[in-house]
Amino acid sequence: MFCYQCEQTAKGEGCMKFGVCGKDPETAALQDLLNYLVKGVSMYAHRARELGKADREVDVFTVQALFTTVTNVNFNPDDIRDEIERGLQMRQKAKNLYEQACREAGQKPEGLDGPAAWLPPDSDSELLEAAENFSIERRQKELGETVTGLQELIFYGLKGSAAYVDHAHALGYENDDIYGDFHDFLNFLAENPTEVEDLVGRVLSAGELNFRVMELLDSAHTETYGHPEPTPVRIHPEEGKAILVSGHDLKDLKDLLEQTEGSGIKVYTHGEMLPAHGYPELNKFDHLAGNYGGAWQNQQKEFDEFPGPILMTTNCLQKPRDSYKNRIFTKNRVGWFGVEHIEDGDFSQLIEAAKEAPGFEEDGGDETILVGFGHNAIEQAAGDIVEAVEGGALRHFFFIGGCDGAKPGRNYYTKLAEQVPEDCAILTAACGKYRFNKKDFGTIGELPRLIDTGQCNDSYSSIQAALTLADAFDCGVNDLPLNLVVSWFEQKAVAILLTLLHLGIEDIRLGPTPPAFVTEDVFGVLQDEFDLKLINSAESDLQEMLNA
Ligand code: SF4
Ligand code: SF3
Repeated sequence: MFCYQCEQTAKGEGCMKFGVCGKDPETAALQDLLNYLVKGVSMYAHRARELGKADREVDVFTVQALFTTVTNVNFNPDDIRDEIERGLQMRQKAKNLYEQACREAGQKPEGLDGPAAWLPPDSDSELLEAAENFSIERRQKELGETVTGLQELIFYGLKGSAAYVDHAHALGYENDDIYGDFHDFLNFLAENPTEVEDLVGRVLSAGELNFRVMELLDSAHTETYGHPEPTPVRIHPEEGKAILVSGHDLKDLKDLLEQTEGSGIKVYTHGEMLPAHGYPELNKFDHLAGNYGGAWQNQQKEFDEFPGPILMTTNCLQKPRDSYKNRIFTKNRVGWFGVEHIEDGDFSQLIEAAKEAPGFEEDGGDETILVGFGHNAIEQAAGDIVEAVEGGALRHFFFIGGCDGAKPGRNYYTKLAEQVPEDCAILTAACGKYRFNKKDFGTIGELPRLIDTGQCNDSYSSIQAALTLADAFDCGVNDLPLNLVVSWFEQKAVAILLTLLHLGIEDIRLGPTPPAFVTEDVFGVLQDEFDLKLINSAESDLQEMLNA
């Protein structure tokens, strides 16, 4: 196996024997095949679209297949085999569509090869051997590390965006142009492009695509559940039966809240589900009781201690310990071999498990944290913010957020947040916030100094906030008293970073380490064009940012 798509990759170079995440070589090989096959689906779907024909089933398959291979989503080889099977059907469907479109247009269909023509061998062992032909290592040998890395940078950005498309789709929000762009990008990658300039151009367009995707998901969330409002959230449990919900899928949480209403069971958010409390249509449920635990990488200890069942709606799943393997449930694209998967929206199994589990024996403390600063809330506060800046009470903003992870160097983000001077505010999003979100940062006038804009996809809100402020101050985003310090872990963070670069945002500090798939050459280009930097020490970075 060879996989280097996430930050925790072995030795910062690549997982070659077994994934640090827990992905085994069999699953890795099957994922390589699925990644290859999905490009074949898009080769046909893209051409059919050029002739005016699209198929929604093919479109949805494409983004779901990409989401399935995101880090910490699906570790079950049987699920990936099923996905390959479905992929072969979808490729045939897209091929038929393309050929029909050609007939109607009086054109001769192109004879396509590569991912459009690949057929799996008969036996499973040959199937796994076949994956070698499509491995990243093979491409590195043929095309070099820079070109392969750029291809993968685009592909990982698409994977991250695909997750967000799938969340929007779950709420009935879709956009045909977005599907078309996914096929266009995957068709581009299927042709094995080698021109660095073209690849760099595509890197930025993938960021533009992700911006539209985050906008779509923002509409899906806010039109379905209302605009997030500043909301205090309990961080200690209450006595009683309990269910814990993790991941990013708000629809699953809403369905579960409806199905548990009146049962006496309390529902707690975990990890990236925390921002759910800010949405009026979710917060209206009294039994949405609070937030439990921290970021994803602490789950084995936290799930072990949680006295009820756990629902994992999306990434980031870690290997379940035996102590809770029989009370963790996966849904949607998530999977682990031997763990119960909920196929539809019926949570009765989970609810039964909650009734049988002990629940919390007593109430914890009353401490709360504040969430819910979506772009609407920030727009409403814009007047106060401008006044505070112009009056000298508020000197500078720091965006400190992104994906969390296990590396010890990530305490940089805690130190940085702690050292931010008292006349400065911190914007945050995603699970990186757990490094500091339970500390009391106080207020500047009426404004909290820590402004939590939401999940990783709600970086859209942080971007909108920056645009609102730039508008209010009549300047460009790069001229604002704002610095971005971003932590990355997996492909959703890659998609968001590409969006920031596409928007021309300069001087971003990235950590804890550079992605293994971005070679020094490519990082040099990003440094030259966008002044992208790696984090240094919290003290020196803070001084540099404040004195710039
Ligand atoms: Fe390694 Fe990350 Fe790939 Fe898992 S997803 S195999 S940890 S690089
Ligand atoms: Fe990233 Fe898993 Fe935390 Fe959504 S997605 S933020 S790591």
